[in-house]
Amino acid sequence: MKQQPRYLFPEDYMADPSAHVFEDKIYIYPSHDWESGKPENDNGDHFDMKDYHVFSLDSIDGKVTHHGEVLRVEDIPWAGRQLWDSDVAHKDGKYYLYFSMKDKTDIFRIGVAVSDRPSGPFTPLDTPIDGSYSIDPCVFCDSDEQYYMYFGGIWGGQLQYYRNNKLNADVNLPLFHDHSLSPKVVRLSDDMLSFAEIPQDALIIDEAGNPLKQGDTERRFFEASWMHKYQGKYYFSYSTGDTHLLCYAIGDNPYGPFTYQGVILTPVVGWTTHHSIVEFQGKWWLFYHDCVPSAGKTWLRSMKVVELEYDDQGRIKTIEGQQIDNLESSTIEQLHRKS
Ligand code: FUB
Repeated sequence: MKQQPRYLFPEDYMADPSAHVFEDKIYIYPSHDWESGKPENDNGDHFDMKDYHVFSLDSIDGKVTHHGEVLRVEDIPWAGRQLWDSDVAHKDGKYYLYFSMKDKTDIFRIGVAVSDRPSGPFTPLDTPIDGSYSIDPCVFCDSDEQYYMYFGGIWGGQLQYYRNNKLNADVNLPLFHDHSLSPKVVRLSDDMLSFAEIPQDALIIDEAGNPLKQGDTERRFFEASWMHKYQGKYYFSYSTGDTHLLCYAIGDNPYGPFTYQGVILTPVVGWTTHHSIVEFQGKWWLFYHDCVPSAGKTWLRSMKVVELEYDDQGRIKTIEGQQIDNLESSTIEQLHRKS
């Protein structure tokens, strides 16, 4: 029977869950939301996170182990503010935490912190990755042991201020009929601490081979890159941001282009939608978040997991985001844990 969505950690607010199988367990690396009191705006100032925590699971419906705080803003030498989405990769016995954070000039960069264990704690490098910018790093290890980072996000994620990997205060979002901004893809160096090449566009195209347009808000990229491989194909998934969909596109190699396929998850309660996809114990799982437990406060998100299924053509079956109206009032009451 298909597993129902499950809230993973009702004790606190965790978002943007990046899940991986390490040492036969699922490890989850979320952002840690809290009530900072910062006013809500289009730059996302209300997402003022200051630390990361790690969680693990032996089985999908088993006990969730909380490994505690593993990295704090004040421990990062180049820190400005806002620890946004992160991801972790494993190579040669080391675990690398890649994270988005604003530097001291309020520009988002991507940093690395290293640990000997998947549960952390993680020790940050003194500087962000050279040539990195914007937000939402996702690191994917291909079958040939090459590691690729996907990143980028518009609006608060600042991707609209870059062209050809250069910050340019005179540019902004493309116009309605222009090509939309692409997420970026870059191969990592052998030591996992830098980019091995210049980041490239991970182009998303329609079925006719045309790049998606900026005005195509139900399909174009906004933020929250994720990559997984299924039956030899590269599945790039992402959030459409202001239209609140999780979508996916398929390619033949890690760089793309990726042809748009459809919706993975319809809108959830809350403004953001963000996810990861992982295979574990013979099934596929979608980790994501919503704001049902905080009664819709968009800066206080709770992480969840639900089974993800493919049809026999390899298409992902769309999952309905749970709407607050569909919940029993007793369930909502139970979930109002902090108020
Ligand atoms: O958690 C802060 C930001 O919200 C993430 O980096 C975005 O993807 C969105 O989920």
